[in-house]
Amino acid sequence: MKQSTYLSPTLRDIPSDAEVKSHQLMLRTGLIRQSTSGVYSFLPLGLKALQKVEGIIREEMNRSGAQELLMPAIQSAELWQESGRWEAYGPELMRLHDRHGREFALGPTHEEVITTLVRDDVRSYKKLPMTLYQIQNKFRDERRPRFGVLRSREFLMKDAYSFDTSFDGLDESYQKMFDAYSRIFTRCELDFRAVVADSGAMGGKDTHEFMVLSDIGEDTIAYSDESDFAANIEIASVAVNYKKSDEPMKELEEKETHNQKSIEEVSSFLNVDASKCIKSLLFIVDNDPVLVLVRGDHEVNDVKIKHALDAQIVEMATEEDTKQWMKTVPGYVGPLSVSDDVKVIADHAVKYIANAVCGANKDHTHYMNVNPERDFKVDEYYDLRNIQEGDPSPDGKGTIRFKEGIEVGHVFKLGTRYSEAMNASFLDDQGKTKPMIMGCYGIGVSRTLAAVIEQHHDENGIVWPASVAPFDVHLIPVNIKQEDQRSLADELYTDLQNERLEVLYDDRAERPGVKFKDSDLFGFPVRITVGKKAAEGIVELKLRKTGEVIEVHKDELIQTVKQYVSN
Ligand code: 9G3
Repeated sequence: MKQSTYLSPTLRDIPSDAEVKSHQLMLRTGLIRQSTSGVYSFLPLGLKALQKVEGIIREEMNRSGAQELLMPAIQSAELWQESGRWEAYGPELMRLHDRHGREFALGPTHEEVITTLVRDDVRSYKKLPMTLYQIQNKFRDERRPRFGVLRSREFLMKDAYSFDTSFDGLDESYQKMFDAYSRIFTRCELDFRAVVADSGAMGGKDTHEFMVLSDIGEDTIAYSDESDFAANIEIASVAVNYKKSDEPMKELEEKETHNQKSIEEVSSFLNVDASKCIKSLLFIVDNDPVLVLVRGDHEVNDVKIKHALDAQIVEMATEEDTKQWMKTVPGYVGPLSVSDDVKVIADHAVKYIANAVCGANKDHTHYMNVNPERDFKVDEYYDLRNIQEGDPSPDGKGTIRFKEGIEVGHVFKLGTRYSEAMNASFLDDQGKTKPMIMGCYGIGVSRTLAAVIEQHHDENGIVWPASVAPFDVHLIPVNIKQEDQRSLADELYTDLQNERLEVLYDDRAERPGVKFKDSDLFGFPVRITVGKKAAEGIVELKLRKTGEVIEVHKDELIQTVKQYVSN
């Protein structure tokens, strides 16, 4: 490809609205351009890299025995009403009307479409197991699109769906996808972890997220420093091995704590450590008030509340709700003399506190020397807090550390959630009708590309792994007007392309410094500079990753280049 006419508009300065490196670099190299908030065009250079990621995914999906198909982005409202999800999703689901006023959604995912497609055309157990996948744009109206294509409103996803006759079969399909994902992210040269995750609204039990380790990741991974335990902190369980404090119980005391609301304020005002305070937060869980207690130095985890109470919706109570149910405002709420209408649940750690401080359910007032069971009742103790760094690993091996991660993949065991809702059943070998057992498996393809750039760049630009580089070689004559250089460059351009190598030929009449800066920014694995020794047939080969420079005669060039690029 000749660079003089190639649509790869580079930017010298960092765009002010780009906060993370991958977003900055994808704009500066002309890989993407924003069309509107959270919506991007992939320019030729960006699309070539995106298609390399797609190619790796396609190879590994096909190798795992999955079949590729392509489903529509336009999905009828009826489909989503059949699965019961039309009402469940709010503003994030992009909806539209056709000319007849009928309602549709732009597909954020395809469980409904694939389940009805398989339902209508697969009847016998003999056709199962079957895994189908597509690579297609998804639409999700993110409230706050950010970080370029890392969180956009239209994005490229590979979504796969498996159909089995049994849960054992699902376990096998799931493992095949899990292994394919590990191969995909390894081939993309990503430093990733598969972490136990929360299945969220998808239901089902087993689910793993594939996380690319990165400081700008929006998810936090809790992992053990001595075992392969790793879990999204949303659901990482906390080992219950607290010890009851042995100090004798003291007399309950009421304390005036004017305008002392937060744990920090109260614990310093009363000179009591946060771990001796009880944080009491009112939640509205499926429309009922629930008072949740955790130790003052711990954080409430609302995903865990949801699982503990098997609830659909868990929300922090508003100030009005709190006043209504607790007779005071947040900050002075506590578990003593709580209305019978309010359920009280507590994290396990609360049980082991002696002589604690907590709100008195009275404005500007707290209690001291509060003791669980003596002074207040807890309906049930659960694991309700976020795991913390330094906690013992739940598997008993090592200590918990935190790392941020970018979620690039998510695999779920769905079971019969959709096959029952939409009657996707098969006739088993006894002629009995049974619901298919499903799994679903997603990879954010455009997000994976951005994650590759997050992990593979330096101060001069992108440093592409050979497997996903948009071009293998950047061919640069130092002075295109110098006949020796131009003719050798033309000759090498032909030779390299005859060997199926992808070459960007910088045929611009630009100053060398400009060309080399752009070349470092683009970051292809190999740069070939045709300069002073062109007449002798000698060129300079530079490796972007190491900066290593070697002189090569044109006769050895092809086999030398092939060592450094993906075939
Ligand atoms: C929606 C909207 C957003 C959504 C969903 C539905 C996430 C939704 C979960 C999944 C599960 C898996 C197949 C590929 C892998 C992920 N965001 N999810 O269902 F209507 Cl607006 O998409 N689907």
